[in-house]
Amino acid sequence: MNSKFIVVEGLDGAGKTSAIEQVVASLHYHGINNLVFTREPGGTPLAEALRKLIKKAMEYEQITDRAELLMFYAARVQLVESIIKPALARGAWVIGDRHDLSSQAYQGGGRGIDKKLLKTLHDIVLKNFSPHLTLYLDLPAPMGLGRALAREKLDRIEVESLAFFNRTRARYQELAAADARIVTIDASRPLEQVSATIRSCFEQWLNAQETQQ
Ligand code: T5A
Repeated sequence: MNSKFIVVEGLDGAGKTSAIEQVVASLHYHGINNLVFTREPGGTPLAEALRKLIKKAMEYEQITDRAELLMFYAARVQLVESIIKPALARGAWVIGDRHDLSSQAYQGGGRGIDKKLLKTLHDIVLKNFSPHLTLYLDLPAPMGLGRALAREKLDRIEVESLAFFNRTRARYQELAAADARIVTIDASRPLEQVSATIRSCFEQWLNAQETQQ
């Protein structure tokens, strides 16, 4: 099977780490072992430096919404060009913890950045590059934030208002409903149930890919 770019998406604390474990288990089961893992923002020295800047509140300066958006895109294009595309070209499968859909949902929905600006930026920076499959873990914002809070100190984005995360979730849902390459998983259920659903959805998708080739 040709290499693919698989992305896991969702609000903070949605359970992406466990979802990625399920995806990896399925891939291994199908004999696909040449895997590259990415996270966004991050994954290259420049992108990891941007990640630190994005996540940490600055003492004397407020990061503007557009500056934040451009930092995400700078990190993304660096990762896509230097890690993701070369990996796919040499036959590796790439498993991404977040990708462009996060910007569409957080900066577009949460921050309210104009859809036209987001589309222009996307088209200029990424052109027609996109994941083959995105698993979107859907859950109510308070639930995700509760899980994130139980685990660690909240970062600059995680301390945003509930209204911000509700808008982000609504944009995720809107985009997922409009794109057949995004599969929505109900991530509000107990972990074992969520994991079993991810496993069966992903297996189904993998089998379909196998028969197509
Ligand atoms: N961002 C990112 C943007 O605004 N725009 C962008 O373009 C991009 C790329 C990234 C931040 O930047 C924002 C989004 C984020 O705010 P991050 O550290 O990568 O920062 O944050 P997250 O991606 O949210 O990482 P988290 O680790 O917080 O979320 P996960 O990976 O979804 O959560 P996970 O898997 O670690 O699970 C959290 C906890 O919940 C438990 C787990 O065991 C864990 O303890 N859990 C469950 N508990 C009960 N039931 C279930 N079903 C459970 N599933 C998981």
